[in-house]
Amino acid sequence: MRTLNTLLIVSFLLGSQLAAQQQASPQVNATFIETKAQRDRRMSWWREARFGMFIHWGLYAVPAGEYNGKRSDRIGEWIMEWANIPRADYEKFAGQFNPVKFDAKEWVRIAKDAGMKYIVITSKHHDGFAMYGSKVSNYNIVDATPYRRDPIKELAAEAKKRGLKFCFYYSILDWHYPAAYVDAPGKDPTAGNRTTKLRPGGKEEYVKYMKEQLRELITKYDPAVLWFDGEWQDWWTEADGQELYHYVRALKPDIIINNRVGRGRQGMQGMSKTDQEYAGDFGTHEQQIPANGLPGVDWASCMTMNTTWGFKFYDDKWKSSEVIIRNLIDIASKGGNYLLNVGPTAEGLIPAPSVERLAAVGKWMKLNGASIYGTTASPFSTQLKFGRATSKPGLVYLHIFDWPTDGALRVPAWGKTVTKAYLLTTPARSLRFNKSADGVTLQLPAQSVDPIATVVVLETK
Ligand code: H79
Repeated sequence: MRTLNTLLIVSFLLGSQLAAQQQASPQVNATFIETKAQRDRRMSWWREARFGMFIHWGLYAVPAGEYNGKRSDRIGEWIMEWANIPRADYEKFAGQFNPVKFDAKEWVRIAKDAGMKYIVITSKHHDGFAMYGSKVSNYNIVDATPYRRDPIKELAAEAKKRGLKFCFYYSILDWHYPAAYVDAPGKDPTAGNRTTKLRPGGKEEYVKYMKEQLRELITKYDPAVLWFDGEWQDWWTEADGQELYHYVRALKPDIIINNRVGRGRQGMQGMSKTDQEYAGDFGTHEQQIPANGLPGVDWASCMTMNTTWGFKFYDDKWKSSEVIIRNLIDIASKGGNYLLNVGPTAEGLIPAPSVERLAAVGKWMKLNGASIYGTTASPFSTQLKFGRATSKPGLVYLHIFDWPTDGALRVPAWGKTVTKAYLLTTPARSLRFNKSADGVTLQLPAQSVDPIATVVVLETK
């Protein structure tokens, strides 16, 4: 801790010199002095996890996608923006937010049974409302709602007890902060908007406010990740992001921070731009999966199960369990993590369609988790026709989506020799295979074992 803090101070002083030195080694985050080995150690649990639960929970669960009889195709947590709700009116949702059915044990059970290894919950979304007991502002769940309790405290404790990493989402965009206002045609100046402006002197004041909240979050709940968002404001610069990154790492040196702390991300395709070094430890794809693998880069895709992050009572456009499981496999085969969202209700319940789908994922993961956890991207140079692949030292996992009609699975060569092949669920029964110049052909059973994805293990040398 002491050495790290000393290093931190040195890093401020030597900033530019270090950036130049570290460009040669992309594994080293330019904004923090750290060797590749130190970074690998810090990132190791996150790289192994591959699968986490995103939770969008806030005051927006009260209107649940409807305001003054108006509904929208837009995302639920943005209702203050798309329904043009003035701050003073939006605040009234706090008086109706009473999640008496919230049960930390149940939420953590749902995540754990799905095979998820971490939870990222909204501590504060764009609406500015703190879902934890904050001393910095009264606009929080303990002081402003009839619930008068801090659900985050229970959730953090329960997650840790059950071996899940507990993490926070935190929005830099804040529609409630007094110095922030909207300057857009047809918009109430205190409503939500894609961008806000800050009154003169407001930025310094707001950065101080964010830092105080982040200090609370880190010292009270000890999160493993800070997942920033809403950073695309004109008033937020990459230098601000770097400064905030340093601040958070100084409070907890082994914390992991996404690239939305600064201005690095390339839109919804969330990898960091490459014209310079940007703050942040991993890229953040939103509602999309990259077409090709990104081996050796840390990234995650966050996705919803229906079309909203925050609860909307009428959104019934649910993805099937098959799509969700195959997304998890697809992402792992490209070397990323899948951060899958749930949007609990204002009563504190995770919607039943989400719970059902997570149970299906868990059923698949219980049998096939070895092909996901701790794996790295597919070793093949092209995408497999029949499905996807992941790898571990000496092993390749083939995820078969489309079962070959003749039972013969053609696997292209990738420079390793296959010594043994078997279905992951029946390791004692070897599969026959023939080697040829362009790969191996495996003889599979006539029928698929799991129509969503059957996993074949290849042992290699
Ligand atoms: O919290 C959820 C959403 O509320 C939030 N991110 C997820 C995790 C979010 N989703 N959509 N948006 C925020 C809208 C932002 C869209 C854009 Fe942009 C901002 C489009 C243009 C500016 C993103 C940032 C793409 C380019 C810059």
